Amino acid sequence: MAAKKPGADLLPDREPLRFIDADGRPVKPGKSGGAAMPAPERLLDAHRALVVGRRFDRQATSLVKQGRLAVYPSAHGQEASEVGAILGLRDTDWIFPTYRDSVALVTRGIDPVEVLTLLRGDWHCGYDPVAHRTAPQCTPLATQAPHAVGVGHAARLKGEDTVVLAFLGDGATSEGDFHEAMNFAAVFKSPVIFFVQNNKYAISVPLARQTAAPSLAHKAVGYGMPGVSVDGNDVAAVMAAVTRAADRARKGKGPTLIEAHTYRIEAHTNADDATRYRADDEVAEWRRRDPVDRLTAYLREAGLLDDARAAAVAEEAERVAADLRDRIDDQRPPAPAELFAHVYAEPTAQLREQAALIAEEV
Ligand SMILES: Cc1ncc(C[n+]2csc(CCOP(=O)(O)OP(=O)(O)O)c2C)c(N)n1
Ligand SMILES: [Mg+2]
Repeated sequence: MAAKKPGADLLPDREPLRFIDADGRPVKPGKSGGAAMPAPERLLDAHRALVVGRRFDRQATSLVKQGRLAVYPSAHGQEASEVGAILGLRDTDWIFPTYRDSVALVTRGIDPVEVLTLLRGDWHCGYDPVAHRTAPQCTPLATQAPHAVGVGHAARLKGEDTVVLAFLGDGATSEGDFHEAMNFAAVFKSPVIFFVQNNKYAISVPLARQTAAPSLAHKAVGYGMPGVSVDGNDVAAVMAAVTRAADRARKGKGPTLIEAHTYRIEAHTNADDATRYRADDEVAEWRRRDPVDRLTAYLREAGLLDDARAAAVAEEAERVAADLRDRIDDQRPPAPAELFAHVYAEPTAQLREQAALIAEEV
């Protein structure tokens, strides 16, 4: 038998891991490599989280239009990736999210009002990061990746079995911080999952202009960690891939890069006009692969979801949205002067000057 090329076992499969197809039909995963279809109760948890997450996302988008939120980067279309990543972990594991990942935070059980505090213009992330094992949502691309590796490395040194998952976008994989974090984690076998939501765009830059790699999952092999490709609109596949990577990390076998293939249905944020750089047919094609409809169809067909349960979940989602509308304005208004308060112990001359300018303007 010919010897395999070195690193061949680290390469992603040809087809992304998938358990449920776009029409909600079960598919036999190709080489699932130990990734197992989640149990029915887990899928029902995922369904609830998807429906609540979708409703939260729509509500947040409305709040921006009403002028009650400064900005909102929508996760519409990416809910299966965000929900699957959270449900594939333990509550004691850490996550390092980006601005895109509000649905992941809601799935973690963080109060939706606190999730949106930052997006009202407050310097504080709103929630207690330690209590929720959730770092503040990060806007500078990939800067959270080395932090995630640091927390993972520390956990390993302390003999804990905590796993750390860093959320990243496709565009963020071009950043130097991504490279440094990947390299350090692989060399030191840090218990980290690099979870890349490939939503095909970095604002207006399409994936083809972002990288010449065969796929983002292929980048893993250059660092010496496995690259896993997963259908990011199939929540079952995402949960399974994350759980498998977490088990591997907990056993001391090091990091995994997961590329979740998904799509951002809305514009980058409310400040972006996506019709300027992508075609309506493309968006329509991805709407057909909707992650919420897909799991719903599967559960209905499998006899796991009846009308009563579906109605109860929909009601819960409405309650979450109504509660968010009621309470979002109760927070203290953001205080612009505080922007400068926690930068340096001794503010620089430049910062003092800027603070004075703001104070004058306010
Ligand atoms: C270091 C850095 N450079 C540039 C930006 C401006 N910026 C904000 S979002 C974004 C695109 C990121 O795309 P991607 O990583 O694919 O994430 P997505 O928004 O698609 O979830 C850019 C360039 C930034 N936030 N940080
Ligand atoms: Mg992107």
